[in-house]
Amino acid sequence: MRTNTGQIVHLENYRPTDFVLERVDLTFELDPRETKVEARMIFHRREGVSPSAPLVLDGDELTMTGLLLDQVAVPGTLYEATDDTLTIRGLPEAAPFEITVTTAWSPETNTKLMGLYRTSDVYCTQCEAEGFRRITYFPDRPDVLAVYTVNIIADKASAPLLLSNGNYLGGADMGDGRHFASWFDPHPKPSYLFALVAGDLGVVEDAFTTASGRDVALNIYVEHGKEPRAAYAMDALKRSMKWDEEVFGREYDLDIFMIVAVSDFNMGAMENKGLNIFNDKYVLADPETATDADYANIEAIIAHEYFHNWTGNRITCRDWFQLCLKEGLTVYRDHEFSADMRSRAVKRIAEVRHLKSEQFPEDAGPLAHPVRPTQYREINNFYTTTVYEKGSEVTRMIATILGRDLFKKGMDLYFERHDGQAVTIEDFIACFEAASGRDLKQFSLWYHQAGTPLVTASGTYDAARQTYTLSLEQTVPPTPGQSSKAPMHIPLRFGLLLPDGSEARPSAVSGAEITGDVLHLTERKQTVTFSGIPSEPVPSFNRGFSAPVNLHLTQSAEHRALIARHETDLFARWQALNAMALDNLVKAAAEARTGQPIDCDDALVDALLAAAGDDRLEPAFRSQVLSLPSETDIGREIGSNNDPDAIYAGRQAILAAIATAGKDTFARLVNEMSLSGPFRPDADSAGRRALRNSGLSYLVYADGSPDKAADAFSSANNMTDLSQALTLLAHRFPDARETADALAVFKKRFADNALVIDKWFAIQATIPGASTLDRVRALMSDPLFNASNPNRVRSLVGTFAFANATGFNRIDGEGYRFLARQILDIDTRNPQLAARILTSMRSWRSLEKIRAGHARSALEEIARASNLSADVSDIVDRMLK
Ligand code: 0A1
Ligand code: ZN
Repeated sequence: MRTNTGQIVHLENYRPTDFVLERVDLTFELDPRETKVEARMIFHRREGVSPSAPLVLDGDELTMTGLLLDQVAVPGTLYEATDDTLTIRGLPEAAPFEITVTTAWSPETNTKLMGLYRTSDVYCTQCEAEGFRRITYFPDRPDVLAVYTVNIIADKASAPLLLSNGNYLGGADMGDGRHFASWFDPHPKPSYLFALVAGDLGVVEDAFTTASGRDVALNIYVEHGKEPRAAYAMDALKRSMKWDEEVFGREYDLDIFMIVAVSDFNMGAMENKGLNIFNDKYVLADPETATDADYANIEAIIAHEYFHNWTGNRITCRDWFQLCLKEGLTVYRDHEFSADMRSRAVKRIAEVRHLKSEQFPEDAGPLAHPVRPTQYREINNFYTTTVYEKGSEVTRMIATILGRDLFKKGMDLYFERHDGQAVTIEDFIACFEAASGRDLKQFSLWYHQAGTPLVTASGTYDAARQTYTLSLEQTVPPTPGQSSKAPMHIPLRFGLLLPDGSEARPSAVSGAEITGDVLHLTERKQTVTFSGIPSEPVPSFNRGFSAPVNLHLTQSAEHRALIARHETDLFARWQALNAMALDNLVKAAAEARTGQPIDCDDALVDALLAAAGDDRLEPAFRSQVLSLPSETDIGREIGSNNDPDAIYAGRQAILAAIATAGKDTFARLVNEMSLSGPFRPDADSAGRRALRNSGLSYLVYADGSPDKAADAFSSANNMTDLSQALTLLAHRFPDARETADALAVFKKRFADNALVIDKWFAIQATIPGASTLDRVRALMSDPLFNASNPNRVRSLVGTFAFANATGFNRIDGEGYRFLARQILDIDTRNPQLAARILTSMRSWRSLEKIRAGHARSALEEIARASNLSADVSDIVDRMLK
């Protein structure tokens, strides 16, 4: 296996290849134990390259069975095959030549799920980032674009379906129990977008006609019997195709678009040209088995992969340092799509919650890296929330700074200039500079400087002059490898609210560029004066979360309540309430830690209940208001010396106070939000379910009895309500008979549906408290658990480590020791999965010293182990540095 090589790849060392790859013809003879691949590649030497330069191809765990140059065997003196390269010398000086490599290997024993592997008797591939080199020796890098023809030969009975990228050319029976199919993809592509699927699957078929009249067949392949559960994914696909035409002017470019759902997959999904491969979790849904959150995820991920066809496939990355070029931009596009399909404000709240709970901790810990990094040891470890989500936020800021029309002009130019190319972030930015005439040099620091900027603000009002003066200061904290930072261009959308809730209209502003409601903060310190302000205003900053920053602004609960009542930006209203709650939760954690009585501010309770009970606001928004900042959010706000038990205790006390004060409101919500008629997954219905379940959970808190939750469990007629009721029972009353009964009923009912059983694992893994570790250990021996399926491992082990602050961070360190053993075990099969779950410990340095000491020991235990993969070794070394 590819163990830790310790080699670091540097952006500054990027060089184009010496040889240009023109065409690739692949023939696969599929067999679970010994698959044979013949790769015929036409190359020519790039102009100016030395005639003696050898061709160096990448490989990983391959057995080569033949090597030909223009159909003649290459003598052993002219080539050298090592673990990870094949070097061939004596090649023609200028003329094109053909290299034929044959390899043989076993898909069945490929437990890393990279390259070609088996999942539920189906052959499938995953080639991003460097999986293609596990299929054949190849220039496996994103700037090598070629046209592929693929021939697949397989047993006809067990693999009636043979798929690859592009358009179907034809196929035939071979008369020996085998058959073959040929595919041709006319669009030059890098190897990471190659895909092959073969097996026996059911299909859902539909069609789409593009704006210019191309008829596209749409096929979604799933396990037999699961076809009805792919209907929502198909609907989401058609909506995505239409939206991309209408909003970004992008049409699909092949005769067929295929999606295959598989049950063993390391990530969410993959955008292979014309043949997307999905984790089945993000395809399959019906009311009985999928929650509203599942439906929303399916919609977003189907869109994300489809949008990659232009942002990623037609225009790809020059090298893996540019990953955010396709990922940040495509996440931005899928966020905009979901905002158009659902409520924009509610979608934005969910995005910001996710960004703050996942990306902000990454940016504040030992794994912090720039959106466009300059070095890596293992590229698989850079599919991070910084590259994806912060990358999306950076794209959003370009749109905010330029405004809608110029952003669109820049995107159009990007598509026009770079179609068919492998490019860089600099190329991307240059399009917006050219389209707008605006210099984005300082703005580009967002790609290069890691760390979440901190903006501190304070205001003074001069009644005599009717001026309001804001003092703003920005600091970007030091991060690994970057000790000092330059000031950034931070676009802050803002409003100045007057005491009656209306917005002040300044007659003049000095000290900053202001465009519309955007204040451009560009200096380390900036003083901005607004004139013509009739009375002291309340500033509302970062409307819509226009910049991914931490904002420190001391504001009274009354001022926050004013924003919550009157802001015209709905997101800003939620933000004000959330900040008010966070202030209180931080205080409550401190009180819990020192054994003082925990005080819940009346202003908070009043503001939350007013918003929750306000019928003019959409239910989904009201539900977001009632969902308090998480334990992770509170820990992040406290920053250091964290005690997760105190944070938990403080939060519980605040929840209880709100529950008691709001009993009537919550009872009314539970009644009013109930839905009749058949289940519908649309955003409005989902919002009503969300608000009803928020109300129910507070009622259960106030009651102190499991009865209401047990009733809700028995009467639920969809997975959203059922899983919420089970969560309430398990988390509030882990030892009650009602909980044991409900867990048993749930398990029995869904035992044959692994994706639902994942919810059963996750609900139990997140039961607060020290004893959950024993429960998790016991669940690992449950027959429904499977240590080699990534979804099962993530649901149980991953959820425990990522989402159970009190259970995982036990004061005796057992949680960390448990995780260390799990990581070492998982690493022997699937290094990528092991490394990802290990990142759950990324904030260990912000714990109080007893826990931090245990965490360090566990990390050191991992670091000491022999035969660590490059993936885990990279993460653990950075965490200990
Ligand atoms: N490009 C995919 C994500 C992805 C990345 C790596 C994978 O295997 C290591 C698989 C999928 C996306 O952004 O959807
Ligand atoms: Zn992506």
